[in-house]
Formats: sequence, C-alpha cells, structure tokens
Amino acid sequence: MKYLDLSPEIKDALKNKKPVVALESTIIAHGMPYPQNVETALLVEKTIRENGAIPATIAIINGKMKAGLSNDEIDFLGKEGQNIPKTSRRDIPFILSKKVSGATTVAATMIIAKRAGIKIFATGGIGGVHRGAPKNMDISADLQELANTNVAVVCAGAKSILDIGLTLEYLETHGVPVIGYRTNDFPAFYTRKSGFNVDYKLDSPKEIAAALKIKWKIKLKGGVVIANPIPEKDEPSFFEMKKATEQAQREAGSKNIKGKKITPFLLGRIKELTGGKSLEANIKLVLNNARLAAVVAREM
Ligand code: PSU
Ligand code: MN
Repeated sequence: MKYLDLSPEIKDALKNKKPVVALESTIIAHGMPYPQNVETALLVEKTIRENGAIPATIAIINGKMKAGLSNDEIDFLGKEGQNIPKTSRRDIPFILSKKVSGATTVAATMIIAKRAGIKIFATGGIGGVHRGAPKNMDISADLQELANTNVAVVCAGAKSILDIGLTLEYLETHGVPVIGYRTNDFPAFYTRKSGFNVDYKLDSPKEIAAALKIKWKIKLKGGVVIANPIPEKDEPSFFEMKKATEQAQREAGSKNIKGKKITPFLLGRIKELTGGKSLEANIKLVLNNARLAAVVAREM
C-alpha cells in the first residue's frame, strides 16, 4: 500500500510471525516534555526487546503511515513536540495529503497497527469520556476505535482527568472487553484504583492471549483494553495527584481550553503542580505496560 511504510525489521518480523508490539507517538510529541519523551520512547523499545518482542513505534512521517521508527525519527518527534500535529482518525488523510508528519493517538495508532498486521499495542493511558461530556460531548475517538478495530491496547487504565465511570459504560455499550491484569480494580493511570471494577481479572499473559485469539477467531470485531496498574512501588500519593488534577482542570476551564488541546494541557500542568512526580509515574507505568505487552505478544 502506497501510504503504508513498514521498516525492514518490522516487515521481516511480521512475515516470520515474530511477536511485535505497536507504540504510539502522541505520548512522545504531546504527552511528555523533551528530553524525557525521547528517553522514555527509547527505553520502552528496549524494554520490549528485553522481553522478547519487537517494538514498532508508529507515526506519520513525511506523508506515510510508518510502523517501526528510527531513533532519529523518534528524536525528531520528541524535539518538535507540539509543532507536530496530534493525529487521530479524522486527521490522517490530511496529514498524508500534505506530506507532513503527525503524532498518532491511540485511535490512529490502532488503525495503522491493524493495517500493518500488529495486534498488540502498549501505551500509557487511553482517551475516554471527559468529565462534563454530557454537556460538552468530549469523548475521545480512541473509544470508537476500540469498538471497531481489532487491536488490544495495554494501558494503565484511563486518567482521572476523565469520567472513568462513563468511559467504562461507553466501552460496555460498544462491546469492548476490559481485562484487569492481576486486579479487579480498573486503574486510574497514576494510581492503581479508580473505584470502578474491570470486567475480567486475568492472572497470566497466556490467559489474556487465549481470550484475544478466541474473540477474533469468532469474528467479534473490535479491540480490547488490557488494564495494567502501575506497580505499587511506583505509585504516587493518591491525594497529591487528585489535588493537582482538580486544580489543572479548574485552570483549563477558566482558560477555556478544549478539544484536542485539553489532554496535553492537563498532563503538562499536573507535572508542574506535582514537581515532576506525575511524569516519573507516567514513565514507570509505560515501561510496565511495555513488559506486559511484549509477553502477551509472545503468547499470541
Ligand atoms: N492519555 C495519557 N497520555 C497521553 C494520551 C492519553 O495518559 O499522551 C494521548 C493518547 O495519544 C490518546 C490521546 O490517544 O491522548 C487522546 O486524546 P483525545 O482525548 O483528544 O482523543
Ligand atoms: Mn477530545
């Protein structure tokens, strides 16, 4: 396909049925500051290799949907940061036709992973139903993609900047299963608990892989959320995160920040308000997700 570009390593891995894990790039360009974003992206790739799988970082580079970025391409996305357009499903054709580069969200990364033939994807947190959504209708396109595209996303749940209850209701309506890895609690990104439960607690990557294979074998279209809580030793104080999140949200409201800008704004502000603790937790949870995704990909 003219618009799809797989690196030689990813092409070879997929041809020879080696385990591959997809990674997104909005987290690099918009989710973390430079240089931690690039350091983390490279460390995530290394972690996936150490756990026996091959990392495929995904983005749009010069008008092509690319799976398997070079270190220079990762560095470019990280350095340019907010100058790189945040690219979700609706944006893809325009970024391609302008022949520019785009940082892919969970939704856009799932689309490209599916086209490439990659089934397992690791990230930090998925987008969801925003607080106030019944009025402002801010519901991430990630959820629709999970409803439709056969890729499993390993994440640390959804951030408490979202309405987690409504996010889970939305996923249920669209038939997207939510698995808890060794937990009954749906995690809230920085913290291990959200006050909501997952649908199925599974205790081994093998059980997860078995359920995924059956889902797609019997042609139940759509993705799966594999919720993997941040390790206890890396979990920051719940109250500190809650306080920072609430303040960041008030500021977003008074500054009238909306749409695709809201998630990056909140992430950046929460980092400032917690003196960098949220960023440290973010890095730890992404690495934890990379490990699990690699092992699940191997079991597949
Ligand atoms: N959640 C995070 N970090 C992120 C994102 C979500 O903890 O960087 C990014 C992901 O790329 C996700 C996107 O797909 O934000 C969702 O944005 P929106 O709500 O505008 O769809
Ligand atoms: Mn949104």
